[in-house]
Amino acid sequence: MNDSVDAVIVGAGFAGMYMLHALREQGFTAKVFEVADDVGGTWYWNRYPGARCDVESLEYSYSFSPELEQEWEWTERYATQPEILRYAQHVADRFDLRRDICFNTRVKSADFDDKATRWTITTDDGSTAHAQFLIMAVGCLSSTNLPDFPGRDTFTGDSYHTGTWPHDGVDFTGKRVAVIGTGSSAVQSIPIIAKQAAHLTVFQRTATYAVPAHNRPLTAAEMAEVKTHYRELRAANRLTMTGYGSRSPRGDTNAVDSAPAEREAEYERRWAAGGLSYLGGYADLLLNKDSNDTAAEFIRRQIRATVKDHATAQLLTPTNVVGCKRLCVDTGYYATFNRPNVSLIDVSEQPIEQITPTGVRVDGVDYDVDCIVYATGFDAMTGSLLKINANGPEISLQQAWEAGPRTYLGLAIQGLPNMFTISGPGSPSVLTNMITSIEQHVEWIRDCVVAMRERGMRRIEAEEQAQDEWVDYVNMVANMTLFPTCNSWYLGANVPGKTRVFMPLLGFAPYEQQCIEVAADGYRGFAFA
Ligand code: NA7
Repeated sequence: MNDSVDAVIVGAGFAGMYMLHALREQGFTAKVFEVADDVGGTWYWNRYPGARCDVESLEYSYSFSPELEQEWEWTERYATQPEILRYAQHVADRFDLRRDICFNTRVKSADFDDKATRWTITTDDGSTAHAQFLIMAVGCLSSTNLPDFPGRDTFTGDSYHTGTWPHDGVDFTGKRVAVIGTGSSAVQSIPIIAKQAAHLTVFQRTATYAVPAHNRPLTAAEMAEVKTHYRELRAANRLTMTGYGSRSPRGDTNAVDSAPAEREAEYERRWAAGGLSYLGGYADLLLNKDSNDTAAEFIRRQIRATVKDHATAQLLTPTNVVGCKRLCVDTGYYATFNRPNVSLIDVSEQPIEQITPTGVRVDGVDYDVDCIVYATGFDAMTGSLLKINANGPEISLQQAWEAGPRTYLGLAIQGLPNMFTISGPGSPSVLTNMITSIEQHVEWIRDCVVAMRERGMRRIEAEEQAQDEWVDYVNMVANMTLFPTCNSWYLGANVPGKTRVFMPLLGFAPYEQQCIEVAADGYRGFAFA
């Protein structure tokens, strides 16, 4: 592979793969570096039992190629991790992507030479590559968060993190297992681990809201119907706030203004339909605490009706704002706690004291186990970016983000010229269908570099004022909502010491419009040379 290209792309998940394809189609040369030994990104690593996407498979897929869209057959309403990984591999084969991807290679640093207007990218084997553009496609949930519990490394059994699961799988049959955490990964894996394990002990810091997936096989008729109207579905999804779910449109009235019986019927209907659209019932559910309480209380009642032991039901019942932490989509999560081989330990007030050689200690009590599953999430959105030592002419990424991430449009950072971030902080990213957001960013970046080539421009950099205004705007939007009211990973609150900044921007459709306008206005807010 040539070590001097137009663009170096970091990461071969859905973002990196499409970026490579899109640049090639415009006649640019590009090279991708990827730590794993194959494509797939998040879906390469997250192989824990029950791992699935919580956006429906017919929507969580690329739209850029109608042929790909027509030929690929999803089997279930929500695709499993193995199926999504097979899809990523199919895309890599179909578009012959692998010849420009260096696998098993981690980018360590990148240095911008302002005179040459080129990045020098250094990898962990010491080799270098040179490129005009550096495109970060490192993923939002790819840097695992493994809490530094005292004694963690003294445990003599087997430990796993859901985000870096062994490729051969793990058989928990007959084992005593601890799961730490109750976010999406835990909610998906707990029902399956419970069926295998001799005993499962779940350590919960914050109770979780989960809505049923009602997963099922897709019928041929359903698939044919979507495939016949795929263009319309994709276009309609891009007009939503989340980039998916246009088939189950968001209500435009407020929950507080609806009669209780009407509200109840709406929640029942959405609960029966299953999935994340539960929170789309009313326009104000994430804006007004009173409204949110009505949706939260409906779920709390389902939990109390499902979980037989009163004390366990109490512990499993969340008290915070529903949707403030990402809503989970489950299959039998709460009912799993009715099993005689499952126990729930509250670590909200008495945190995990220590990991001992034989298990987990909380409040002086030892829970002896054979295996510990850390379902403790990720250093989201910034973790993987900050692991790369990226240096602009005067400032490094680490310095630029000392007080939390700052970007213009979630796409560029002042001080780091010719560098783009796909689904970076300050863009809708994790609050949306990630593939919709990825496609929108890839196409924007592609069009931008094509425009630069046409105009004979070699250097692009976000302007400080535009970036400051954008950061203020992202904060203002977040502060109009209930999102900042809980300790979510959207705020970086799950990682000790991380600066609290609400990182994603709410609202896909208005954001896409802003990006279009910036480009139409001659890339307003960017300086060119
Ligand atoms: P999440 O959603 O960040 O969940 C991590 C869980 O781990 C959550 O319940 C945390 O409790 C818990 N946690 C984290 N640190 C600790 C410590 N120190 N002690 C006890 N418990 C802890 O990660 P997931 O992998 O489940 O899901 C990530 C995203 O992937 C998800 O939102 C989907 O988009 C897909 P907390 O809530 O912080 O109190």
